[in-house]
Amino acid sequence: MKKMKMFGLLLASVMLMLTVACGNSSKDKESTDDKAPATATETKTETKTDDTAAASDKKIVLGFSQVGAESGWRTANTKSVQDSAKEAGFDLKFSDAQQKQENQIKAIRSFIQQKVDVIAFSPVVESGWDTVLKEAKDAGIPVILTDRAVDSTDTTLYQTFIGSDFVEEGRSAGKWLVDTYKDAKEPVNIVELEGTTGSAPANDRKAGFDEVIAQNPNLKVIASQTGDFTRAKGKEVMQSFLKAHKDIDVLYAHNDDMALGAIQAIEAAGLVPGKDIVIISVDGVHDGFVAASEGKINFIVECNPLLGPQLMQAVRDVYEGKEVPKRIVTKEGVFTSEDAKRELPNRQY
Ligand code: GZL
Repeated sequence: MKKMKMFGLLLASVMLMLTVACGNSSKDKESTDDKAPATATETKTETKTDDTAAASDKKIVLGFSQVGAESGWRTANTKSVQDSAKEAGFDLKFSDAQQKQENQIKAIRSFIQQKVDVIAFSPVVESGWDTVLKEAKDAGIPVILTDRAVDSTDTTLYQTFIGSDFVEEGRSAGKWLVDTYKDAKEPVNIVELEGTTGSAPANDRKAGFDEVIAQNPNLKVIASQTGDFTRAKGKEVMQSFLKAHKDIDVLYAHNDDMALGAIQAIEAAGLVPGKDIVIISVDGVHDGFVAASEGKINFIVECNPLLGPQLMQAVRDVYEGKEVPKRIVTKEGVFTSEDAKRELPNRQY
């Protein structure tokens, strides 16, 4: 009987141990299971954490359509955009339109298909953007204008326009000319190299200049033609001006590159730029400043291409749903030859 009891006790202990062991393992299991959900939860948590981390680490994807590479200004502007995007930690998708509107429209449509977070572009011309900007708006992708404006009347199609006041640039050029020739008794014959036909800088720099020189009826624009903002075309058109007009007193060029091309034509014609023909230009890129410091360009109206930092701040604000002003005007100055000589060492581009 005793043996039986002992056996019974032994059996009960073994059973108890087995139950406890299983219990543990099941508990383990449960805990594993618990763990499993816990792990799952942790995984979820990790995932959530990952998601949260991922959300805060998500790179803002910016689609940028650039006009082209037509001038020193554009080169400096492209560098500013690319360097600033890198500095901001954005994923920049950059497209060069080679000065063709259809290429910019294609690029914007591609950015929409790629579902980028923000689209920014410098419109090569003012008109013809409403359809593609509406497509971006319908896709819920905010658009920022940089450098040049569009003539869309629906200003909900873009968040902000960051760039110079080109009309004011034209006025600054005109004011210097009016002051320089305030005592002129004879007609002062002006030839004008216009920027890309239909572009905001060409339209506005002309408008501002014409508005101011109207103060002195002696100041006459005897010829005006596009040089498309390039050095080659500026030289070609200045050659045609020199053939057609023997009495040119002033050249007003809408950018330095066209002025530099024109200087080549003026010198080839045996004339002294800055003396035989007074030259006013816009931009203030390095080569323009060098020509001005040598007295070949008499007056430069600066147009700041370093828009990258302001653009990236606007991209981040728009992405985060913050209000941005509809218009952000870049600061810039004006420089005589003397000013240019002094400032040349300090120039950033
Ligand atoms: C002005 C910019 C113009 C420059 C030119 O903001 O759009 O385009 O003046 C450039 O040099 O080609």
